[in-house]
This record gives sequence, C-alpha cells and structure tokens, in this order.
Amino acid sequence: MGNEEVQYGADQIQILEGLEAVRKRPGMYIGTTASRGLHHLVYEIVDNSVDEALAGACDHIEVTINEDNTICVSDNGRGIPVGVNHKSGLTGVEVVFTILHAGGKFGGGGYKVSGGLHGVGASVVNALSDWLEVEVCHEGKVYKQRYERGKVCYPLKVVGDCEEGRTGTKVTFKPDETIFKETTVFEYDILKQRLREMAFLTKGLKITLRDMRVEEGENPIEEHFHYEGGIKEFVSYLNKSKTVIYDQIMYFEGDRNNVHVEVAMQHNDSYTESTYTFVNNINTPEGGTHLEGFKIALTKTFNDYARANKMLKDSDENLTGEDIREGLTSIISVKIEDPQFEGQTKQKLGNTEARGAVASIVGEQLTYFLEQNPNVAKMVLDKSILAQRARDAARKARDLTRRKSALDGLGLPGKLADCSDKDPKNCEIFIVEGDSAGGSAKTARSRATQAILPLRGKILNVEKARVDRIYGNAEIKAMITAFGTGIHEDFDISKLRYNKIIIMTDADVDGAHIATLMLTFLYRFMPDLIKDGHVFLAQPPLYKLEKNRQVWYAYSDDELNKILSDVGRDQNNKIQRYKGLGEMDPEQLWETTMDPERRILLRVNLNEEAESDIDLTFTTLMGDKVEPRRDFIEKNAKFVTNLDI
Ligand code: TTJ
Repeated sequence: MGNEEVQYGADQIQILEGLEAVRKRPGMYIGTTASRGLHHLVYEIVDNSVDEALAGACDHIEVTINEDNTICVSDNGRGIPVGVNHKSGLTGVEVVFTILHAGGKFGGGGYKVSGGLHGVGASVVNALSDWLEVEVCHEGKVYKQRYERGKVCYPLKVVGDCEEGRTGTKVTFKPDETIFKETTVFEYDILKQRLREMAFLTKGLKITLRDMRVEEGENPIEEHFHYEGGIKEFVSYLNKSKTVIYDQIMYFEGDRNNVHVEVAMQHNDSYTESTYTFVNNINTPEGGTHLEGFKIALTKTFNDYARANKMLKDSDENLTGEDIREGLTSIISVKIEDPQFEGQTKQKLGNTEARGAVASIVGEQLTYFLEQNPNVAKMVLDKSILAQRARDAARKARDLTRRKSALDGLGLPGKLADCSDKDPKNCEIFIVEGDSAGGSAKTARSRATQAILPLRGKILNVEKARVDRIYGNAEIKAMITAFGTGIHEDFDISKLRYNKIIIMTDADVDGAHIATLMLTFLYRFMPDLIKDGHVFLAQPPLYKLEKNRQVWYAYSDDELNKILSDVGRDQNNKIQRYKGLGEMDPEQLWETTMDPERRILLRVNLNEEAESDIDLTFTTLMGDKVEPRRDFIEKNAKFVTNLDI
C-alpha cells in the first residue's frame, strides 16, 4: 500500500463496520460457510454480469477457476462506473464493492435482478474474500482497485490501456480461508450446473467456464453455454433422454402488471411431471404465485378446448391439472421488480401480481396455440384422458385396500415375518430379494427387532407405469402395508412401523438394479422416508476366504487382495465368490450382513446439489465393532438412478 494508504473518514468507518458485520455473521448473508456458500460467492458476482446482459449491454461472460482456486469473472458489458458519485464521494466501483446492498442500483430501467438466494451483492463477496481485485475497461483505459478482507488497498487507479472500443468488467477474488473453514476448493460440476442454468434462462448470452487446475502440459477444461432458444432449449435438454409425444415446444412470452413472463413446455410419454420455476433467474423449488397462475391457466384452457371440440362430453368430469401435467416438462420464468419470497425456506414466490400475469399470458397464448395446432391438442388430451381413467381406477383400488385393512385389523402382508417388539424405534425391516434369501434371512434374524419381507423378482419400475398398475402391484402393496405409513396424500410418517428400512439385494448387477427400482419407488411415493434418513442399503460380502479354520469376508476385490497379501497367497486359501445372498447359510448372512454389531449399512440421502432427477448419496454407517479393514467403503458413494432401465 505504501504512500497510497487510504485515509479513513467517518463515512469510510461506517462502511467498514458494514463489511465487518458480514465477516462476523457470514451465515446471515450467504446462508452457510460450507461448500454451498463458497460457490454462492461466484453466483453473486456472475449475477451482476447477467444483469448487464439483461440490460442488453453484454453478451459474453467468462468464469475461470484459476490454478490456485481463485475465481475470475469477466464480461464485455459497459463496465462498472468509474466516475465519482456526488452523494457518496466514492467511485461507482467502490460503492459496488464496499457498500452493503449496493448491487444492481445503477442504470435504472430493466429489472433489478438481485440474484442468488439472498441477493446480497458484490460487497458481501468482497467482505468474505482474502483479497479481491476489480478491473474495468472504460474509454480505452484499464481502471483497477484491490481490497483485502473488504478493506480498500488504494483508490481506483488507471493501470494501463485497453483495446480500442473494448469495455467490460473483470473481478478476481480469493475466498477467505478463515471464513470458509470447511473448504475453499471450487467444484467444477457445481459451477457448471448453475452457469448452464443461467445461460438457459438468458437467451443469447454466452457463458464460458474454464478450469485451469489441470496437470502440467494439459489443456485447461473449457465449456461454453450458449442457447439462442433460451428456456425452449432448456425444455428440450430436459426431455433429451425421454420420448416426446409431439415435436413442438410450446413457448409463451409477454409483459403484464410489471411482470415479465416466459413459459416453455412439452409433454413426454412418461407419467411424471417436471416443472421448474424461476424468479429473476433464481430457482423457486417451492413454487408460489407464478406456478399457481400457470396451473390455473393450463387446466382451464385444456378443459375449455376439450369441451369445445367434444373431446369431453357434457356428462364427463373435468380433467384435473394433474391429468394434464402427466409427462409434462415445463419451465416458468418470471422477472419482477421486487420479488417477495415466502415459506419456511424463502423459496416460494409471494407476489400476487405474478399469479394473474402468468395466468393471463399462458391462457391467451395457449388458446391460440391449440387452435393453430389441433394435432398437439389431441395428443395431450388423449394422454390426459387416459391419466384421468387411471386415476379413477387407482382411487378405487386404494379405497378397496383401505377398507380391507380396516376389516383385517392391521392387514399385514402374508409374506412378512414381523418382529415381536412393537416399538418402531427398536425395529427394522429387511426387504429381501427372492424367496430363498428371504428364507435364510428369516432364520438368521433377531426375531425381536428384525422383520423380513421377501420380494419376488424385479419390482415394478414406477417411472414406467401409471398409478393404477402401481397400486395393483403385489410387491408394492406389501411394502406399503408393512411400512404402515400410507402413501401420497395419505402418507403419515408417525405411523412408520420400523425405524430402519433396509434393502438387501445380491451384490451384483441385478441386485443393484433391484435396489434402484426400490429406491425409485420410495423416492416417488414416500420421499420423506429418505429425507428423514430411514432408508438403508445392506452390504453383503463378495468373497469368503477360509484358511486354517479361520474365516475372512471381503466386500470388494481390493479388500480381498489386501487380505490375501496379509495371510499369504498359497494353496491353503479356500476362496468362495458369493453370487447371491442365497449362497450364504443363515449364520453367514447374520454375521456378514445383518448383525447390527458387525454389518455395514449405507444410509441413502437426497443429494442437495442434484443434477439428475433422482440423485441419491450414501453415507456409511457401521456396527460398533468395525474392523479397520472395512474402511475401504467410500464414505459418500454417489448413486444416480438411471431412469431408462
Ligand atoms: C451499470 O449502468 C451503467 C453502466 O454500467 C452498468 C454496470 O455496472 N455494468 C456492469 C457491472 N457490468 N458488469 C458489471 C459487473 C461485473 C462483475 C464481474 C462484477 C460486478 C460486481 C459487476
């Protein structure tokens, strides 16, 4: 700093106190100082460039993860103002980086996209950075300023010339390790996910992501996200691995009540709905008024069309929204001046004007679209009418099972070997693949606390079946009654009869497939069981090694090799490769896979940063007396269900 040292006056002291507050309570500003918060810093900076793109003044943003894990974000916009602001006596640059909540206040016109989850802006990133440097290209000069932990190192100064006609802003920062104690390492895939989403939501904008952290001599990783079609391309990206039932992607856009509305949608032949909603480019997982407006208009417009065109008779009931949205992939994106977020996690849009704006734009433009595209209207309505029939059949089947269970007392499935302890806290249920393994498990179990439910063969893939077939499936009915919770709107976790639900399948490809189908079912029908951590995978061993009357079990090839190098490789080794649970006798099954003291369980979690539709992660839970050689199991194995199986 030297002779350029900054003098602090009363105003500056106030500013420093503001940034000091951010450093004292970072969680208040970025939610968390774990990995999510770290990545949030990047989005906060990028949001400023996206605002510039929304103003029509920038079309390229580059994000680089440098070798030393610092981040550089640059754009080709007009540049943050370098002139001195009369009111504050500070340059525009200094205002942006040192005054809390100053982000996005410039310019006027366009929408103030306060970006990110908390919309706190660049000064928060500055406060939480070990250092941050900003360079602005303006009228042929490069202006630069540096900050350390939020404090100005020198006044904004000209450091050189820039290319004729070029303008833009470049920010480089290093997150403060004393704040982000858990990690300061950026994950390429996490940034990629969000930046791609940003590019989809801002048509025409090109975003480049680069990773310089590669081995010497190798080229940096670089990807470009650029979608001229915007959210229309988002929909076709989401439908990429699905079979669409018509080629057109419906697209509606307009402004009403100061709300800018964009909607894109297309049906595929599956039975699940995927709707993603955004406000000012921020995802609203809990929906809100914009989603309500969309649903109202969709349901009304399709029903009106169906009646007008005699696809529904006067005596027929209306289609429900669910019927119409079966297999629908849609993106709803609104931009609004002053978004109000509601709900427990503030992820739900509250502005009432958004409801009417979305409803009227979708209503008008969808009516017109259906008139112009009667073939699409027919495909959607045929599918919706089938969905309506399936829903009726499912309701009847459900009413029947409800009545039945009232008659038979608990109505537990016949194949279930229940435990004797009736306190769910102590109880666990093993869902076992195949009758023979089920038999061994019944013999092996600890009867007081362990219940066994054998399932025959592969269970139904709920992604590929309508509700009526799902409710009619014997294996699924058995699980639902055994768990005791009911499903969907009937779901009540307080009725859960077991604290642990343990899926026990063979340690081979088929076993993994069955586990996938099971997890898909649980995720779709009883997601709270997974969210609350009740679902586990058992880990049967792959090998048994016998030598001189001693026995070892190995849970992977690596582990077998490790044991072999300990005991010596010779002809006294008797190695058995388990092809299935059925090959183990009850005692072995107990010792290796079921005994709470010795077994390994993987707990199934929902992955928060999920990229895939169903992204589950596993954490290892072990019995109390764990031998160190079991440590090989990855602590956070990731498990993405492949829905196309
Ligand atoms: C505001 O209106 C006058 C002309 O400049 C506009 C502006 O500030 N544009 C702007 C800011 N473009 N890019 C930024 C920006 C870029 C990064 C990487 C970080 C920050 C904090 C702002």
